Amino acid sequence: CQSMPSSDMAAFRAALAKARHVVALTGAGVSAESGIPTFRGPQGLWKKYESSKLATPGAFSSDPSLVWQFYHYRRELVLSRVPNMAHKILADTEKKFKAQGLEFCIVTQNVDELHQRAGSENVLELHGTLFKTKCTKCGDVAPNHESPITEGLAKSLDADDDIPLTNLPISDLPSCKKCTGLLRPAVVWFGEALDPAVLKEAQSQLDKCDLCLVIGTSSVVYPAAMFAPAVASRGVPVAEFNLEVTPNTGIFGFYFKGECSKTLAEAFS
Ligand code: BJW
Ligand code: ZN
Repeated sequence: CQSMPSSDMAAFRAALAKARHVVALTGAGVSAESGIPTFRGPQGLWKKYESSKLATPGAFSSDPSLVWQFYHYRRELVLSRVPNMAHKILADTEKKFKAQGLEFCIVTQNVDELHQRAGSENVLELHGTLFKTKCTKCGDVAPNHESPITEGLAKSLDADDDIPLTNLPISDLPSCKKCTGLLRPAVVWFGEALDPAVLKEAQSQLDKCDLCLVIGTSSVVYPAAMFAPAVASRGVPVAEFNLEVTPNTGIFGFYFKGECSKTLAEAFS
């Protein structure tokens, strides 16, 4: 039988004061307070849209226009939003750690670049980013923050947040500057492997850390979902910050329920 983890802030702060290498594993909940919808839960993206029609390689090959409209909409939304207190606390903590010669790294599942916009420098993006493209023909990966990414996509989608059924021709979708091939968002869809270099670096950070924070993730998507349990099984303290309990809560040492902007502010005050 598992006991509930501790929600003793003083005990967490004592663990933090001793830590020399922290990894923060983050998910969509960190950006929720910036007004960016999460994936699961009552208001989650996957309630309104079917993930299998939008976030798989098969969905893109059968309907690139629909998939690009979804990603164009999300790029524009994210560009209109700003990092919140949770992002800022993590960025400030990284700076404080660095100033003391200690290590602080963010391993994020988020594709919104809000950690970087808040000032975090050590960020590993497990699931890629909305603001890079990958060519389906030559494989070139390039940063892309253009708004809108194409005029055709801008016209297909007004201020309306619904995915219209407009079927855009391929010529209206983003194309490669090097070979004119169709571009895709450089994100990791279901059934796709994570970038091996990113995965290796994340693994190495997790293996070395002496404190792990798990913030705003439902911990149901693999392989990210198994990272913190592996850290906990080494006997290293893991602290979860979430509105809800998750399948992993019971195996962590600390659990702080609530909006992570508030719980992190208390934990790092
Ligand atoms: C707050 C808050 C606040 C809210 N404060 N908290 C069965 C078993 C094991 C694995 C599988 C399986 N069946 C299929 C798989 C594999 C699959 C998988 O894991 N599926 C599960 C769903 C079952 N995984 C994959 O396919 C991965 N690839 C893979 O396994 O490859 C194998 C392979 C190897 C070699 C060759 C080929 C293949 C890839 C997974 C990619 C996931 N991609 C997405 C989309 C990215 C692009 C996009 O954004 O469109 O990534 S899915 C989506 O989920 C996104 C997220 O990064 C990811 C995780 O979601 P996250 O961040 O946890 O968000 P939510 O919404 O789930 O949770 C939010 C949380 O925040 C909640 O808990 C709230 O309570 C909380 N919260 N507000 C604090 N203010
Ligand atoms: Zn190309």
